[in-house]
Amino acid sequence: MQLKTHLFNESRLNESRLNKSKLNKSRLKKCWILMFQITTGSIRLVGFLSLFFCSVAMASPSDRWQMNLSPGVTELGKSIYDLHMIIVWICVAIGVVVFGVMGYVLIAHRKSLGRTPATFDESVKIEIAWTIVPTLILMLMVVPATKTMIEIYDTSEADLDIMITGYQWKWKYEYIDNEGGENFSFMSILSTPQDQINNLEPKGENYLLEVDEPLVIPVNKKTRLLLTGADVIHAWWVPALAVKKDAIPGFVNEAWTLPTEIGTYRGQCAELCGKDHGFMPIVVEVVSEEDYAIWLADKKNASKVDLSVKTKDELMASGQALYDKNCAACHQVNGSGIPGVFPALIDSPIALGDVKKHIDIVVNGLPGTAMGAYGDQLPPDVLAAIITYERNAWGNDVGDTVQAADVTNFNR
Ligand code: HEC
Ligand SMILES: [Cu+2]
Repeated sequence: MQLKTHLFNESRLNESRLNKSKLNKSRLKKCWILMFQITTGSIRLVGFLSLFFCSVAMASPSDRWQMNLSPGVTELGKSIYDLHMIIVWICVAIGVVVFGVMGYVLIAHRKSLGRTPATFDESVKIEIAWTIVPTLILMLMVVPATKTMIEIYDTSEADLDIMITGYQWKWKYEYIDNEGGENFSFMSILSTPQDQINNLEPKGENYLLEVDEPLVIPVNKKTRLLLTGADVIHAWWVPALAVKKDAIPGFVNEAWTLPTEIGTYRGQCAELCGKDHGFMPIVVEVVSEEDYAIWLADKKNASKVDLSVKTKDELMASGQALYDKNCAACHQVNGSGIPGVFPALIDSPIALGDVKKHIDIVVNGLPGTAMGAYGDQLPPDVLAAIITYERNAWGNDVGDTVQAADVTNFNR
């Protein structure tokens, strides 16, 4: 009888031990599953975010699935990339240590093993350690970061200077102090056909990333960029050239690039700047030194203003294309404007009235409104054609012509 009870007790005890260890096992399993889920969850989140930022970034089709920054085609871009990688690996190491310690503590010191909580708090040693260690890590990070920052800001000893002005919604490139001493400038405007934008035509390969006149710079030369805005804040961003800089009215920001590979590099305005913010891309052609010299000579020649007197038909013919390119974003191709925002030029008292007032508005703009001062942006022969067109298109029938000389004289 005694033996029997003993046996019974023994078996009850065994059973409860068995249950307890089963319980522990299932708890441990749950714990592992949770950790696994947290880890995969974070990896997925990071993956999703990188994909998101990659698709936002200017990935060419071949590297659309690329997860990391691209070093681009400049030494500076490579320095920025290297800095990024150093910091990423420091973060990875910190992550491994912190989550490793946490995981170890959660599992090895769990209550079910009978661990009792420590009763102390405010360990001075630990407080000191976790103040000093991160400080040391930060100090370690400062060294490469400062080196790269100094490199980014060093615009000295440039071979050439280009002034970049952001306008709603186009870029002006002004070559200053170039060899031969003559400054010249041109506007760079989106060249994607309107029909592609309106889904009436299949979209081209460089949809919304193409312009009529790209910025052209020589390879292996340091180009200093001076950036400003004419109306609102824009930002000039070409990832491959490692430049992203705000173009702010009233300020001149500096940046530089030294591309080491010939090619075409594309970018966009990176500061929300109004209705057509997504329609002012940037295209940079990096060419050999010889090609650059040829281009420069051509460009200087072409930017000479043609002051010869033109017939009305000539002015109307060139005026239409120039108007569509420079003015239609606001006043619309058919001159109807957008009621309440951009005035119609059909039957406009100014387009039909005194020609001097018309020239004045176009040359000097209307300060405080979206109507810019085109005297700074377009040469007199172009303005003459546009103004003539506005006075005689869409049923406007003033009948007069405006010559380049009228605009030049007006400027004075
Ligand atoms: C960014 C938008 C924008 C662009 C581009 C633009 N304009 Fe304007 N324009 C305006 C606005 C806004 C006004 C009205 C200003 C006001 O009176 O408040 C205006 C007014 C005018 C007027 C006076 C019309 C009237 O009846 O009051 C003329 C003429 C004119 N623009 C010509 C041009 C020409 C020529 C071009 C191209 C070289 C051009 N505009 C490009 C926004 C623009
Ligand atoms: Cu912009």
